[in-house]
Amino acid sequence: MKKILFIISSIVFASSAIANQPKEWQLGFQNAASEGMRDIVNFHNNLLLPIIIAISVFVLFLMIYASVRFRASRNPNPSKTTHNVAVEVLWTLIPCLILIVMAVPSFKILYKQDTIPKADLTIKAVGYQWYWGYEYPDENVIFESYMIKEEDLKENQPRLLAVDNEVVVPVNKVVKVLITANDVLHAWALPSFGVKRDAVPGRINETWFKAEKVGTYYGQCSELCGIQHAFMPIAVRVVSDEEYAEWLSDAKIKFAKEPILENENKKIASK
Ligand SMILES: [Cu+2]
Repeated sequence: MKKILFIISSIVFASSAIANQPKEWQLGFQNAASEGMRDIVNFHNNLLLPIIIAISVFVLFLMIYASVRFRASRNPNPSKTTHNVAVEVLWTLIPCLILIVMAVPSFKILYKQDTIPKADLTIKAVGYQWYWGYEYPDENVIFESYMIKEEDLKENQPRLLAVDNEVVVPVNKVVKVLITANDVLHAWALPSFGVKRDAVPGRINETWFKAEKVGTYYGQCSELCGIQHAFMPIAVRVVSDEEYAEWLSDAKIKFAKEPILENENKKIASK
């Protein structure tokens, strides 16, 4: 009973709860922290869900009506009708119209996700078996991000989601994410930002987000990639501009990579 009450209350109060990571007994999406995710949530809650509910209720009504009205005792001599042009046209046209009604706003959202505005900052996420590597190509910062094991978790660090090195980005800035992989398929996904892209070896996918709220956001590898697929979480910490500048200057020391000289580049290219 408690669980049912909890589920009902989480549906009713879903939008008021603050969540940037999965919650126990959660229904629905994590709270949106970017315009892209708000679009997705609105599309789902205001268009898809009403259509799905209406169709389910209608089909349920038809089934109950047919079972009661045409049961053997009430309807001993069933109709032998096999074709009805009007009904056949309707049950083809109406689903088509419903699909079109859903497709138009859905394409709009997809197009918006696909058009990357001028980026303030670019990061590159590389999937490895089984952790993520990150690069800030313009800043010469490169580091790896591993999940923290359960026994090493500190207070407030969520199990299976906390990582040793979080991606840090400034708030209200367009972040372009280049996504690739080094071994097998992975996928970089962050529900609160409405971002999910496959990480494909030998290919760079790109996406973007603009985080609107300061906080730490969690996602997970979303392409089955091997035995430790569940243990390569994604953590993005959104901070103010000043904090970002501070983090960046520290990161440049902590994660400094040797710059590749031009002739070394040529050497690598000629291999
Ligand atoms: Cu993976």
